[in-house]
Parts: sequence; structure tokens; C-alpha cells
Amino acid sequence: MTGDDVVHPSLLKRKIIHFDMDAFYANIEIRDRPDLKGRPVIVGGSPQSRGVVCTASYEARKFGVKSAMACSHAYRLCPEAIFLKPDFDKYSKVSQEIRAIFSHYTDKIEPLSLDEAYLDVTENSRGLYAVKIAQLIQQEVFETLKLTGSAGVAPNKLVAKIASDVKKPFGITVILPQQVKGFMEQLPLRKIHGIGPASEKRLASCNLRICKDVWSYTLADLEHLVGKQASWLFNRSRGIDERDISTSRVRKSIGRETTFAVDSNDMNVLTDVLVRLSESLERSCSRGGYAGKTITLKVKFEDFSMLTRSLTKTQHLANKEEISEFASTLLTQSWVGKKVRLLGISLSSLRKTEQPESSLTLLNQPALDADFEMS
Ligand code: TTP
Ligand code: MG
Repeated sequence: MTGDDVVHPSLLKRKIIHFDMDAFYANIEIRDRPDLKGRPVIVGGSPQSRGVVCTASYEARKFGVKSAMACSHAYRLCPEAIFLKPDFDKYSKVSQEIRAIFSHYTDKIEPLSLDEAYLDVTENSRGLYAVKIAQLIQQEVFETLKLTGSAGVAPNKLVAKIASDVKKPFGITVILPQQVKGFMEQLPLRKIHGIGPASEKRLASCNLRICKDVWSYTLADLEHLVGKQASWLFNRSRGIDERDISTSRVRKSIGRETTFAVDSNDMNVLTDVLVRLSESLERSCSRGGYAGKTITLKVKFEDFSMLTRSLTKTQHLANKEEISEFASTLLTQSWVGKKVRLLGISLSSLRKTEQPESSLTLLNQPALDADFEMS
């Protein structure tokens, strides 16, 4: 064995499962409406709207439909698709049920969103192998919830998350410590959680496209090339990630946004939308038991340029009157007369008020729910 083949000591410390549900929103809808089985289903805005696709069933994906795509585009690709509005309350409930199943196997659970979580199973009450636990969870989710999920089993969060995507749907991919290097070698850097389209482009301009491209640089050379990100990239590209499971993720913001059917610069229309967004935001705050000190308005204009403006108050707030009043103030301050395509309001600098209204925690719902229709 050459020095290069020695397994990094951090890879011998943990056993992590990343579990991610398959076509989550769509499969819940199909489960609840058996007539949809086998048909292309798209959850998101309506086909004529300019809302976006939250998710598409695997049948719809065959036509090229993807999350975050404009619904009108999805409709052109797959006119026979069934378009459904998202039902976030239902998805939150299912998410809680999945989490309850995880807790049968470990207490160390870090939810990432409604449909995915990291589980640390290094030591588990039943003394089972990590792969066995992944199988049992997959089976229990299938039998009790009639839904499928996929798992990645690996020595850390980074590799487990990439692995869970390899054999979707209903697959399990196991990467042992000695397989990490080989698994990472040809992997596009974009697959690393934390490298988005902008970083991907920037790295590609330095001729860094797959993990192995990074390996030929010393840390010092990489620093010259990519700056502050160097040490993170140096480790991640080698499959090294020493982060522990964080069981107390604190929600940072809570928000609502909507894309208009028709662009508008009519202040009455825009104010009306802010009122409705504020009402919806108030409901989310009360369900989750949150109040926030900073209110942020997001505006996307007809030319797709975007601005965000924030206001921080001395007191936490969560009621619709105050939210819409401050949002309107921010809108007036940022008014440039251009037609608006999207408005969003979010609250941050959150604190927990009291017990949430229901046992459902909205902690891991996306910060901004996907567009919902404003009729
Ligand atoms: P994902 O796990 O990314 O996607 P998925 O579960 O639909 O499909 P798969 O994992 O099999 O590839 O996201 C989970 C849910 O989050 C998804 O069902 C809908 C929602 N979502 C959005 O609302 N907008 C988005 O852009 C994405 C990616 C997901
Ligand atoms: Mg998923």
C-alpha cells in the first residue's frame, strides 16, 4: 500500500445514512389518488401560470420535466401531465411520520428538508450494521407509509448524501471507507453539496470540473486558484467531511413568495398581494411558533432583475398587519416603477414564541415555499 492509499482517519469514525424520499410531493399525491399511478404528475403551479414545478413524478421526468422549471415549459414538454397544487400541510405531516420511523433506529437525526435527513448510526441501540438499518428504514417507510425512499450509507455526511442519489428510486448505495476515494474520483464537483451552478462555473473556469482535477493541487496552490474556499474544496473533493450530525438545527427564516400571472406595477395590486402573503406568513409563524425581528422584501422585476430590502425592528413580530405594513414600506422605498413579476416576504432573526399550534414543526420546510397561486 502506498501512502496515498491510506484511508483518512476521519473515515473510520462515523457511520452515516442519508435518507431521501423519491419524488416526494408527487409520490404522496399518487399514493392518495390511485388513478394517478403510472401517469406523469407535476406538483407546482398550474400549467398556464408562471409558477414553477416543485417536483415531477418519474413518469413526467422522462419528458425532461424538472424541479424549479417554469410550469408553462413543463406543459410544453408534457401536455398530458396532471398538474396538482402543493399541499404543504400534508407533506409536513408525512415528514413527521418519516422522522418517527427514523427515531426507531437512532436519536441522532439531522433533517435537511421535509424529505431528507442525515442519521448517525455509528452506535445504535440494536447494535445493527448501518446497511441493515438503511434497509429496515426503507422497508418500514414503504410498509407503513406506502412511499419509497433511497439511502446512502457512508462514513460521513458528504459521501452519504451523494450516495443516496445513485440508485434512485428505492435504492441503497453503500460506500465503505476504502471506497471513498474511488467513488469521488470521477465525480463532477457540482455533486458536492454546497457547490451550486455559480461555483461550478467559477471552478470550471479554473479547469476544475471533477474531484480528481482538484487532487493535483497542493493546498497552497489551490488557495491561489480559488481563495478562501480552498481548504473546504481540498477536503470535500477527497470525500473528507468531519462535520458531526447536528440535531438542533435552528430555522433561520420563514417566508412566502408568489409569481404573478401577469406582471404588474399597479400599487393597489401589489399591496393586495403583500397582504395575502402576510396572512399566509402569519399562519406559518403561528403553526411553527415563530416570530421574527427582521422583515425582508424580495422583488423580481419583469426583466428578471431582483432586489431585496430588509428592515429590523426592536421587537419580534408575527402578525399579518405589521408584516404587511412593513413590507409595503419597503416596497415604496424600493419603488422604481418597473413591472413586478414576483413578490416575496420573509422573517428572520427568529425566536420561538411558544409551543407551535400543532405538533408539526415547520423547522425544515424550505425557507421560501415554492410559488403558490394567487388567483
Ligand atoms: P428533492 O428530494 O430534491 O426531490 P424529490 O424528492 O421530488 O425527487 P428525488 O429525490 O427522487 O429526486 O426535493 C424534495 C421535495 O422538495 C420535492 O418533492 C418538492 C420540494 N422541492 C421544491 O419545492 N422545489 C425544488 O426546486 C426542489 C428541488 C424540491
Ligand atoms: Mg427526494
